Amino acid sequence: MAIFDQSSRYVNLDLKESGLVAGGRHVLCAYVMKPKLGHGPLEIAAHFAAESSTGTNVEVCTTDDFTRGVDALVYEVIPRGKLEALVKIAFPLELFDRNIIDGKAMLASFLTLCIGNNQGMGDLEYSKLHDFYVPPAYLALFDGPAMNIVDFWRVLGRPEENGGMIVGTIVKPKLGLRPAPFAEACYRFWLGGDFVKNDEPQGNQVFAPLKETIAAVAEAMRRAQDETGQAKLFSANITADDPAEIIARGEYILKTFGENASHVAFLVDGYVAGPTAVTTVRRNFPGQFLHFHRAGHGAVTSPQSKRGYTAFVLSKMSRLQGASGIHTGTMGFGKMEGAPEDKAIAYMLERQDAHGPYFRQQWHGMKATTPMISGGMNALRLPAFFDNLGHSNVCQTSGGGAFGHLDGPTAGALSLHQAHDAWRQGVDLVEYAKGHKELARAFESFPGDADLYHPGWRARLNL
Ligand code: CAP
Ligand code: MG
Repeated sequence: MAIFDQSSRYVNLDLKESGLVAGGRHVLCAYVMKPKLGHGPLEIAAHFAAESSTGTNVEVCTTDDFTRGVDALVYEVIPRGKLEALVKIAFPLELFDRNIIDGKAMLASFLTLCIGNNQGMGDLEYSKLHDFYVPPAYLALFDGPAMNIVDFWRVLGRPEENGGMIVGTIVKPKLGLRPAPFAEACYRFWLGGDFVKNDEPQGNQVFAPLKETIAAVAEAMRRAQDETGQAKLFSANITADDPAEIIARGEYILKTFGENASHVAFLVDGYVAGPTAVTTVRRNFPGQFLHFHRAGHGAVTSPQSKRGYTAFVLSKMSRLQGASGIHTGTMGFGKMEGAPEDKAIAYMLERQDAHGPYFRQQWHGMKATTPMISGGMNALRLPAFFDNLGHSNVCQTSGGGAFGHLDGPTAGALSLHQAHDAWRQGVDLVEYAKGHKELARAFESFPGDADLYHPGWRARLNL
């Protein structure tokens, strides 16, 4: 079907990005798109901008001059190969919905406009959002994080700057533990480590009712703290469809942890439950670390997926929403899809001034979101991971890497601490393992990884 060419209204290639940034009145979005056969990139980009802002597929008689003043405008179209184009669009701030309760911005509106109906257009093969820029006036309308890794360091009694890796785990098996064995698994890890999190589907299953499980975990934390003399952290999954359920879970958990309430983070499955769930947690529990788990995100963020948005975009959005920490993947050093270049995701979360693939973003004092590093990690993979990232100020969770250690989760946790210490001291991991038995046993526990990352380890450890 021939489409109505709207390029005279929705395209202005004379607009300069530097001018749009300096003006501060537009959100800028960079998409990679492929028109269907028979359609040109400019015509499609114009239709895309129209459908994402003030237009539709035909001219409507109700449009007036004000309307035309808030059109989204295509300002760059750069061919990528024969079939794709990089398209940059400027969205006037006026387009974005604001709360009636406090005038603040909502991420749902950003998503609805910038990655909404435009995902289903019939004249497009696909389009994917790769980066976006938020001007200061719009940035200031987002909640941003209330807490982050600094609050964990404070609870743990570490320096509040460069306090290093939080040694964490995910209770495994993913499902199927009853309350007592679940709490026991937490306790055993805490004897060596800092942080335990619910796996993302764990909640209020009939075989492990939340109230009973949480009471047992709170008790396990007290015991572990008494025995080690160290503070411990727990990230409790309070994801639910209904905000009232999220709040009920959160309140019950804080009450049950009592004097240790400040040692509790709240985990929310922020991709599947969406911005409403994230904001419910951010606004109702500003005194807790908000742990954004992203299960399901691969459906749209995977490089295999030509639609949706990238993991970089997901992460950047999470900082706006106020995630204290979000999973950033393991950057090619764990089991999930990822690459060393994904460290740019971590930098966008942590820094005040960072470069994305297409835009430079300044955060104007908004707190950092902490990278949560997870997925197939263990002590042996940490040094290469930190070398690539350039620092170790992350919250790291090893599920299999702790519960799969031959000597159990306490030894697994200690091996993770030791690997971190070795890296910080600049000591080769095999060398460090000679004086640290839990680390040495990690080599025997994960021999495939040992061969891959530390060839020659057997001979050097006399095994
Ligand atoms: C890891 C994990 C995490 C993934 C999520 C899992 O377990 O608990 O949910 O890391 O991926 O269920 O697979 P293991 P990402 O430590 O046993 O691998 O962090 O990339 O969002
Ligand atoms: Mg998990």
